[in-house]
Amino acid sequence: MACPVKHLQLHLILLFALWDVCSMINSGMLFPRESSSREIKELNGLWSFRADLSPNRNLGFEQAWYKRRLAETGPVLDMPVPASYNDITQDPKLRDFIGWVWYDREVVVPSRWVADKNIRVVLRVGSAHYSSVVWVNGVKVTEHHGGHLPFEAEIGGVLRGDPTAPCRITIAVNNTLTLQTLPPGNIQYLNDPSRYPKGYFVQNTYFDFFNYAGIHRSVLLYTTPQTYVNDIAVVTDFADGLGAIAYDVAVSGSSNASLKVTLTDGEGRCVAAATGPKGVLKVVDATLWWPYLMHERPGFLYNMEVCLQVASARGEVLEDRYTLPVGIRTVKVTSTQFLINNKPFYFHGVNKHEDSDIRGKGFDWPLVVKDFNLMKWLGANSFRTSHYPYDEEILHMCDRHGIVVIDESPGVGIRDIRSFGNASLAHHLDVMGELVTRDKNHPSVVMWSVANEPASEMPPAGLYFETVIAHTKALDPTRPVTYVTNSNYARDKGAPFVDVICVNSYLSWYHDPGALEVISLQLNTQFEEWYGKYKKPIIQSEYGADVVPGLHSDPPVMFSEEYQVMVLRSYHEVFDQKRKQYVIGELIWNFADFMTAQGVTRVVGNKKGIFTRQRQPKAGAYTLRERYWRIANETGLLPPWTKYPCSQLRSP
Ligand code: GCB
Repeated sequence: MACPVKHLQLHLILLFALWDVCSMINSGMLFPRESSSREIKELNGLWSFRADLSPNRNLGFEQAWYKRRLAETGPVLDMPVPASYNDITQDPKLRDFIGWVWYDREVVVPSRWVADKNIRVVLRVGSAHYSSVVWVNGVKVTEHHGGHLPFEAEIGGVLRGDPTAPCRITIAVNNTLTLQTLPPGNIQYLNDPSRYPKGYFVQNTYFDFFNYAGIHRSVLLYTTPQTYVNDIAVVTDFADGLGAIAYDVAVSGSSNASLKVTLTDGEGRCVAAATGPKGVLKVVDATLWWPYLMHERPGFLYNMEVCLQVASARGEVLEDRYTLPVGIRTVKVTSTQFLINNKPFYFHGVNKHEDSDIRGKGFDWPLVVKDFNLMKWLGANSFRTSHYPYDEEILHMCDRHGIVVIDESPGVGIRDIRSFGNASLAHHLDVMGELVTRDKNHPSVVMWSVANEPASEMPPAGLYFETVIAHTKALDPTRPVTYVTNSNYARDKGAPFVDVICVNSYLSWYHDPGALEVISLQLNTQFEEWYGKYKKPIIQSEYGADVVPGLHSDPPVMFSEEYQVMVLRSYHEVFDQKRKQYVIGELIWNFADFMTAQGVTRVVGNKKGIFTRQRQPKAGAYTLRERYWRIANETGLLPPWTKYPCSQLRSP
């Protein structure tokens, strides 16, 4: 018999030889964490704010608003960070604003951070939608394009330039979308003077959520030493009770640093150690990371502490320490199954949005924790980050609670032929790079989704998605890659390149509205056609129906609570047959109602939530809850206290 240790090591070493992570990553995006060598200062709270309402939206740049306090260049509003600015005031012009908005605030930086030249001071913005330019004391420190991923700049040099000056941070954010941004959009000028005022324009988008804008996630200052751990990548495996964590650490600032890596378990006991920038930690009797409801102890994490030491010019030993939570688990896909730790995993979950009253897409801890409690109440074991990457804090919650994630890029609404050109492709590849760089170490993330409902039947879509998917696999050969399609199975150009077919359909809603009786036949056909052609496992990645909460009708009619329940039940009957074969998951559209642009099919937003926007259950939530717990009881290994007595569940 082959020795499991050698076998594992070989496997991981081969994988890492293929995947030289740190050479592919220019700059790491390690989540900021405090340690004995790193400090954090949060800059959330009230910032000064002004929208540039000038006709070309460029006055702020022409008048260099970044050179002085914003309040000195004109009137300002109080604006909370993080939050979308759109729903904060009573002004419809701000709700629907397109163009540059300006934020600024002054920060007291500990004098030690400025005086000690061994300290790097980094300014980090968790995300700002869409394009941002950042200045410190009037000096431009960075710019970034893309609304859902973090960006940062080292600002120690600027601060040391004038240590007596206060640290004024100015951030200009522009929510204008073009055919080359992700998501794409375009500005249309309406020039008929008999119908529109002079200079009138609208922004057309091809996605179904409100284009909320502003600084959506935390802004932080954090420190590291000048020689520091820039990035860490881990890949895990196990065999016969032995866990293995192959790691790769990228160091910046010196080529002479020494590294020690220590792995501790939940009780703080050291279970493995290694030295050097690359290596394999072997864990005897490893506790694996399991999804919620699949195991008695879901979401188990080890702590991997990287300790870097380097000698300074004066001979002192300088240190950097960073601790990464690590879950040991594997992910594999066969032609009919999705395997986590070699066991079949069935996605019974939801699609979400970052969306709530007043805050829009602004990060909000009470909302995040409430949503996790609701997902667990529902018996959901997974969600897709439709239709963009979510705050990394949410992924940490998923890691700890064992909620499985399909991590989606902001490639939503790629529907115009001009969005398949070289500039769009180059940007898409960059965004996948940023996404994988940020999220590669999360055990909860089991698959990348590169896009949602692109025009995948258009001729250029084949080469475009072949390139994006190949690039994503090169960045991370350990996870399957998909995109989410609603095109016809025979004309879909990207399906040959995905590992899992994710298909959206709204039977008896957008097609055959009101005709519940067609669902069973049409859904069967849908599955048989996709599987017949591609022989790949399938996730029903969206299905659902709008409900105006409190609207009742029997027999059911569209928009009533009863109709949503009937749509769900009709889909579920087919899922129950097909999940014995090749259907590996079902994700309801949507977890909660969410805001959209105004339009004749949207009554103050999309109402397909099984919860309202205020997170109260509709009848469909109970239907789903009964089902998800039943599936979990059939397939998982649950501790007795989680075995939900289905008889107690209320049915509508
Ligand atoms: C879809 C989209 C999603 C929409 C949903 C709907 O296919 O992926 O963004 O919100 O349909 O409700 O129309």
